[in-house]
Amino acid sequence: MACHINFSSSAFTPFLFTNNTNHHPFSEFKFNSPTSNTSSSSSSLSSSSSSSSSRSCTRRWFNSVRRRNSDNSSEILRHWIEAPNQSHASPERFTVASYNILADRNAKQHSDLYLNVPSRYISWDRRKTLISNELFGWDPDILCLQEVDKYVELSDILVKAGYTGTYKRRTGDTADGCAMFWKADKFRLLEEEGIQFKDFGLCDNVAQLLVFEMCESESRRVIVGNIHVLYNPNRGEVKLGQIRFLLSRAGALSEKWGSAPIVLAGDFNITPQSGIYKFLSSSELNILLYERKELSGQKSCRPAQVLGEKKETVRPFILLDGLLKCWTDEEVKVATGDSERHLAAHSLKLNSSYATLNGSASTRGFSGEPLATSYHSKFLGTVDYLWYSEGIVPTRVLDTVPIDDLVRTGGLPCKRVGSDHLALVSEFSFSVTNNESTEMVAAAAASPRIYIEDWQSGIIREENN
Ligand code: KL2
Repeated sequence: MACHINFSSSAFTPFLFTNNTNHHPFSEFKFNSPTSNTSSSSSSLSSSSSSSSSRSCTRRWFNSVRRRNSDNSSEILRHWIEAPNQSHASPERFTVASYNILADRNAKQHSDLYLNVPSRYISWDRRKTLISNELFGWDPDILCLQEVDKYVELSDILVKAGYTGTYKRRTGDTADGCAMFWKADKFRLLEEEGIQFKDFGLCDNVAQLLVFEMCESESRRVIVGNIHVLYNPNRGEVKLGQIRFLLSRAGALSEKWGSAPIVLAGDFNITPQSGIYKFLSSSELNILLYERKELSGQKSCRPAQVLGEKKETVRPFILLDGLLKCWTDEEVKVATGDSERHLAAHSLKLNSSYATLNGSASTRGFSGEPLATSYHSKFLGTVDYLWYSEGIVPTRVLDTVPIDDLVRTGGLPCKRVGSDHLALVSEFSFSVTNNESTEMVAAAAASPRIYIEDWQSGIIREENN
């Protein structure tokens, strides 16, 4: 499955981050105090033009045993990318962030994923401060967090900053869960639904669905979902079952609240090349065209494989008959909802914010999605998304980090990023109908009110148009 990153392609022309004027027309968010020798490092990367020398550079940067220079990750720049045409966007806007913050317990339990990360970057106290500061810098109105195992500590920080929050812990022998926070002066909570997939035979994962109304305009409602899908790459049927269930509950809430638009944020544990991504974006999927264990695309994203250090293993051609045998009736039922039906379908029209708004060639893959939203010693790729339904449009997104800058860190968390994922942030506005659009144009045309002061009498009058 194509998750392969070719360093000789133009998509990976490295940026030199010493001169910010390179980055027009993007507005940008810049982390503090870049002090590194990045310009010389970048030069050595950019000087490699043939694929073989690119590969040797890649090897130099991705080496799990090499100790990193602590300044390697100083230059982590993120740019806001604006939608080019905003004529169908209402003035009411809101921002949503999705961030898998790496649970403290998971960081300790899966230490093999962070062997080349200095222990100070793994410390929860340090990561907590970094994560909070990252979030405050982007100032999202709604936060959708995954892998939260210190909810009270985060809540203490975020409530002081004006947010209200709610938490849904995973079931089973796990300590983390999903948390959502929203600005209390911007949104009123109308309804909340916590989903524990265990109740439906779909493992110990959880999701949240919240219905909001904007304080400034009560007619503007939005349903926001937050999910952390099962990690296990072999259980494609459970992943699809969880996502199908979330979509159907979100659709039901939307109907209940006057066809309110939907945002679905989270760590979906699927890649943009996967069958399940196709299910989300095209609303249906014939599961028999995929092997159950390949439905998420995760297995093609080991860093050495993605960076071209190892040849991809060529799988033998499997006849459809062979594929059919991969799915038991029970697995088909979990995946599609009916053991007799091989077509999984949903009724929402979903698009992904990042795929909608073109990013820089250094951050995006063929699908338009980020090249990577997560990086550690066993994974380099994209699993986090911000999906939206009809009724809203993304007006800007916070682009992810150029892939060679990310690779240069050697793995996350790093000096500037508090988790092994990057946060995704998108601003949305409500789509305006043609009627509303005409009214907005008319209002704008009528709006210039000109006042003239009589210099002799001092009387101010409004000039008639
Ligand atoms: O991929 V994740 O990381 O969304 O960032 O979600 C899970 C994985 C998270 C919660 O279960 O823990 C990580 N190998 C690598 N990562 C794992 C494994 C594993 N065997 N098990 C859990 N996680």
